[in-house]
Amino acid sequence: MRVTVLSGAGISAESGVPTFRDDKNGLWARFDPYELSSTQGWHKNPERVWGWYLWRHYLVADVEPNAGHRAIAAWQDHAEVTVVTQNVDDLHERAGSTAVHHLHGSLFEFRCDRCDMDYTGPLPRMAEPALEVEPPVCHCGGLIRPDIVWFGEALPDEPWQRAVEATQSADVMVVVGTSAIVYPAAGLPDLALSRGTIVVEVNPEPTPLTRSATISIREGASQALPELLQRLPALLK
Ligand code: BJW
Ligand code: ZN
Repeated sequence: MRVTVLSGAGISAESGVPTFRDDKNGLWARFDPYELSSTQGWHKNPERVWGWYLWRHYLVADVEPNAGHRAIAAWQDHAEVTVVTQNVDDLHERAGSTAVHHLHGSLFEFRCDRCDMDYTGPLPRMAEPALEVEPPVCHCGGLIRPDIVWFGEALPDEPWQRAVEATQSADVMVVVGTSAIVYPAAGLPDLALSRGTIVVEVNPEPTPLTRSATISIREGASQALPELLQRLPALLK
């Protein structure tokens, strides 16, 4: 059986990573995440955007995959599993998933916003979260930015192609922890459904996908995923 997983921020919530739209308590709660994740926001205040991403970089490095990530990795013993993730953390890989495609980049990769060169130099330390941090400067004079896909930017070609292939070849698509509103990723479940593929949504809250999904399981990832593969035949009856 070929299982393609499309994951979003909700799968990492139980590891202690705030979701993209639900971080009401953090230092950045009063800022608009759409602004912090846009090229306009970066040009307007690179220090604030850098501070936000650096804080998330260190936060993610400090947390562990949860039972949801581990369940998906364990499915590899029973199925051909491809993970397509919108997340910029590395928790799927750390849980043991081997085929992971990141559609929106990574908190652990950086590049120059002028010459595009990868940056592997030192990062500012962050003992305490700081609202604004000076980004490193490239030898060309450009600012170093996180290698993240912001609104209005194109998704990287290769992961996107792999995501489309994995969607087209799936027997089952499991969509977990995403609000299913950010395109083009949100179009993948529709592509699967249009091919007659079973789409299982796992999310404690309804989303725009809920009505069209084959099954919608209104539970958190760490509760639903460990049993999901065994439950599938019964759920699909
Ligand atoms: C749990 C849980 C638990 C809680 N268990 N679940 C109008 C129509 C269509 C498209 C557009 C439009 N206007 C603009 C666009 C395009 C735009 C877009 O889609 N905008 C929408 C907002 C409308 N898309 C883009 O701009 C993309 N690029 C593009 O289209 O390029 C075109 C182009 C082509 C050629 C050349 C140039 C351009 C790029 C999108 C990039 C998204 N980037 C971000 C930020 C970077 C990463 C980061 O900093 O984290 O990616 S935005 C943000 O949203 C982030 C996420 O990956 C992404 C998705 O969010 P996600 O993962 O769904 O998280 P949340 O917080 O929204 O939801 C969490 C869910 O978990 C909730 O449902 C909870 O209920 C649930 N949950 N606990 C399971 N325990
Ligand atoms: Zn440069």
